[in-house]
Amino acid sequence: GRKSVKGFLRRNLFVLFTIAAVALGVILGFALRPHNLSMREIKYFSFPGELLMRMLKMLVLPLIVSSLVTGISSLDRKASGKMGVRAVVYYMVTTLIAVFIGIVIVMIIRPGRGSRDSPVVKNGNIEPIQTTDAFLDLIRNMFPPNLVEACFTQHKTVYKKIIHTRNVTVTLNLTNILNITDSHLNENLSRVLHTIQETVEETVPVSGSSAGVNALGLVVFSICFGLVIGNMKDQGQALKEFFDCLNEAIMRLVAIIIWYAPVGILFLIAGKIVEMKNLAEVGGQLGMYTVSVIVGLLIHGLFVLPLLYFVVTRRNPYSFIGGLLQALITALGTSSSSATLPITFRCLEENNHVDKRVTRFVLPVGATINMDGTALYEAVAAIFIAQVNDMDLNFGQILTISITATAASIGAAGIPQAGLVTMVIVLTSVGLPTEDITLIIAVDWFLDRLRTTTNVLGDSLGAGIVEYLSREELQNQDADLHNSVIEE
Ligand code: DAS
Repeated sequence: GRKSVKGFLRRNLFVLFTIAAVALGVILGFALRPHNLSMREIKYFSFPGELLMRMLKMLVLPLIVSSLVTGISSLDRKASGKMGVRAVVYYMVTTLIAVFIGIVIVMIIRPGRGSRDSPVVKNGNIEPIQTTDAFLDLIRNMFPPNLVEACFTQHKTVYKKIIHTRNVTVTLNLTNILNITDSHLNENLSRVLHTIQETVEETVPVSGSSAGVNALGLVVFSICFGLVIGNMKDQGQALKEFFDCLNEAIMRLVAIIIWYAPVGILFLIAGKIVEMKNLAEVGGQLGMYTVSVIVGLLIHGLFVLPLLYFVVTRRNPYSFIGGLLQALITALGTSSSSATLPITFRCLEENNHVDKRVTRFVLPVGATINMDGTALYEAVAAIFIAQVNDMDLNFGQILTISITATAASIGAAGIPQAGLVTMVIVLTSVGLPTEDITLIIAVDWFLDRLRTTTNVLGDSLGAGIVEYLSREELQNQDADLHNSVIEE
């Protein structure tokens, strides 16, 4: 009756706000498109969205450290060991299932078949691809700016940027990406370089795919630190309380930011829609590729993961997912699972009542290494590029793609378009031309949002599954705690 409706509304007020914000963002975006705003105007317009990203990003690093140190040090060695194994097994199993789904889908739909009538090459010469921010992300995620400038060698007709990073040599044939024609050669190039310099300066200190390494390093450090403090018994008590308090303080900040999230998401979505290339240019192949990724993500996110959750916990997965909507929509808006992490914590602890000792342990690790959406996407994109190059992949190469797509998803950081960057590893592993990344850049800003949402969904259901499998340890620990209090 009325009471339950009121209860539902109160509980889901944020979600309703945020869904309204997404809808409004889409409408606003399409309403503004005919005005052809300049890059600068778009930057100003989407500032409120950028503000949300920066607020969330500021919280991510202290949140990862404080939640891991608190989570690990509050678990006894046995419990944390078992919980860790369960989490890693879940991550590996779900990521490999995601890759398998991606490969099956892209082999069935075969989006890359037929002649190379992709939007990049039409009637012999190269059509202009506006240097979208995806390209700048690709560069800023990959290389320090001075290396980029050093490597830009300006030839009359062809730009080649030979850059060595992470032992992978990337040869980007920039005519495909920048398509700088002689007339406005310098103006374009200097603009691109200037923008790269600008964007790199403003990104978070741990920017780019190197963030994968940094974030992973931070997680490993925090786990070790938590284990050590956990073993220090009374000596470590003060530190334990410090990190516990720090974690609590950060979650209080999240509670404030969450009110602003719908506004930020509105402008993030609107800004992206204003700036995207007109969809008409997205050729048949690219359209079918986009459909392949979306179908794969939906199968994995809406069926496979919920089914796995149900099989293990015997609980209704969709009511669990209902409690996550705020986090899933934030992932859709920010296309960054790390930035969404504070809200993922809040949804799991407040709405789904998952034990904090579990969320603090599995969420930071999951957000960094468990990216089912990204793994699926890397496999689909690599095989799509093989199809576009009329290259038949043998079983060994498909296996290689499965392994490198999984590794690439582990290495990718939880920041926008990290998956596009680590794609280089997958393509190089089977000898595919890395410059063909340009074929999929045009739709990457959209697919990034969907795969990030799948990543967050996988992490969250994982927390629910690990909590269920660890319920004995958690109850024993509560009992011990209870008894020790009585003894005192
Ligand atoms: N955007 C990344 C994330 O935050 C995923 C990706 O780029 O593939 O999870």
